[in-house]
Amino acid sequence: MKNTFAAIALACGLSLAATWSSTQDKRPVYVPSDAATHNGKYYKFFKAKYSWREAEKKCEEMKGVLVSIKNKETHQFLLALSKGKCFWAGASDARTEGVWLWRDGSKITYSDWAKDEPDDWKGKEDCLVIGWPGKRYENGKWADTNYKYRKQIDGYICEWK
Ligand SMILES: [Ca+2]
Ligand SMILES: [Ca+2]
Repeated sequence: MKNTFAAIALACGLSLAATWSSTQDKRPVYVPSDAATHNGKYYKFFKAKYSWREAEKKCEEMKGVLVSIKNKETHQFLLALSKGKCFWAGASDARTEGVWLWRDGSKITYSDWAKDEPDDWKGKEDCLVIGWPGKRYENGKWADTNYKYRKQIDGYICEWK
């Protein structure tokens, strides 16, 4: 990615290179300027009552991905970023029931499922949601839910490298 940018900067001439070095911000041009940084990645919470698939598509349109939560530290960071709102995260077991994969194809290793979750309720719950309303889901516990649900959803978080 860095090489790609260098090539683009070279092609665009010195003015862009000058802007680049003066800002001291190494974020790629497509990352929103108000995205938060954490461990070398960028994150932004978007408020919207989208389905999981719509949220995933929105992130991809911005050259990002629906957020992955690969450790407790990132989980805590994202809970602070979302301020207790209910948001979609980028894991699904749609391909093989019970096998949860992040958008990069890696298996879930860290998780913080709420009691009795994931339950694949009615055999139709394949998407990861954080902060679902209800006592069982307090403190950002995880739940699987139907990708179509949007009533309880406050938004989604996109991630950029
Ligand atoms: Ca499922
Ligand atoms: Ca569930």
